[in-house]
Amino acid sequence: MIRDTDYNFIQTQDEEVYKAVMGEEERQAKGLELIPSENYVSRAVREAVGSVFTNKYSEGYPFKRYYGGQMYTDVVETIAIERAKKLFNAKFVNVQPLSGAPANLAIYHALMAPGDTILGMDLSHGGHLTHGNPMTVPAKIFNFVRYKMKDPETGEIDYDALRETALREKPKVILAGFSAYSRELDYKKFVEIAREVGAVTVADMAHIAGLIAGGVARNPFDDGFDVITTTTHKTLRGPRGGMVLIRENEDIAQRVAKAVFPGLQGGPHMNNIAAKAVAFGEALHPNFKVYAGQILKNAKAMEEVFLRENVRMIGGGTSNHLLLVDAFTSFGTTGHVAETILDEVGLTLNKNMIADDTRKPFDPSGIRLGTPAMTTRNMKEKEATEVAELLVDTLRNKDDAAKKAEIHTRVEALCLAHPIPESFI
Ligand code: DSN
Repeated sequence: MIRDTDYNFIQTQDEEVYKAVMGEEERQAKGLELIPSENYVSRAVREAVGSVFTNKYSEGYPFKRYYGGQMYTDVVETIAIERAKKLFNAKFVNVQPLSGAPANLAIYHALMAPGDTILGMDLSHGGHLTHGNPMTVPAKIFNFVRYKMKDPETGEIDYDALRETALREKPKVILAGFSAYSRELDYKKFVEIAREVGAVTVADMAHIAGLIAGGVARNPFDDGFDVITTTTHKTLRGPRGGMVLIRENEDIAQRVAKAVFPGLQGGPHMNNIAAKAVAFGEALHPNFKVYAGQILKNAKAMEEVFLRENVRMIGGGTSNHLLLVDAFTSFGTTGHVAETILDEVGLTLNKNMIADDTRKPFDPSGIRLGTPAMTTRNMKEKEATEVAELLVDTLRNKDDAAKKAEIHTRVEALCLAHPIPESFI
């Protein structure tokens, strides 16, 4: 609910920005967010983001800064670090990366020299842009070699091919992780292969950090991974930001610290670090485990509808919070068109490449959706089922304006019945 005082100063001072903020407030309240990398944060997290910490420069690390006046920045950064250590069972944590891409760049910079080789998941098989897409800066500096799924129908990674590639390429780093993959990875296999070739193991857990923190997905550290990189704003439900966690190796931790600052960044964004501390406090609360479990149940409820309706899912279904649907095969529409039509009825998701997609990234064959945000709105399996049915109905009736108007009304009713909560504890 928007309170009278929430945007008073923007309203008085800047009508144009005020209108955009109010528009976004309404869009988020009345529409359903299905982008699997998005979520709704608590008021407490938003207060920290908007706090006076935004005014402060704090180059360096707690109790070793290059500027004065750090008595309170040291407090919040230390709280964020200690809470993250507890959440993920890490010995060292760096909470300063500005987001996921800078966190990944920091770890590449910390663990490799220019030209060194790293194995990462192919983008169309679920990997992330920063895992070696040729357009990115890291790909111009380091030698990224891809691995893929063995079979897009089951989602299983081709671990034999991964091992052969590792033996041949002798990578410095083996990177596990994804932004559009709906199954659990076999971390033990990654670690075995990495140990055979002397590589460091890094898991980019941005998408599933909240599932790990909530105890419903495996923690790669439990299987011996050396490093985890993550964002803090997806399933973890914190402010926009990044983080690097190191299981136990102090030398890696020191190299990461230098890579983040002064290697890549200047002053950390202390307001976001304060908000990370608040969000990690929320994730340590018992309610968060319930939330994380419900994310999975809701994704399974959607999977059930898609299976029943013969909708093709990459990986054959889901074991986490997301589903990747082949819109082209299932509904005869491209990902871009499906995204646009669904937006019109208040269902927001994103177009996405599917395995070995023959279409282009701006108009690929797939759509990607997930349940973290709807679960924050206290939607359960019943609502997830209804949303999946509405999605199928929309795409099967894409030229029927009356039908789409009726679906839009139902989506709005669902959203109004499940307002975005202000607090989770
Ligand atoms: N943009 C994020 C996602 O949607 O997965 C990753 O950077």
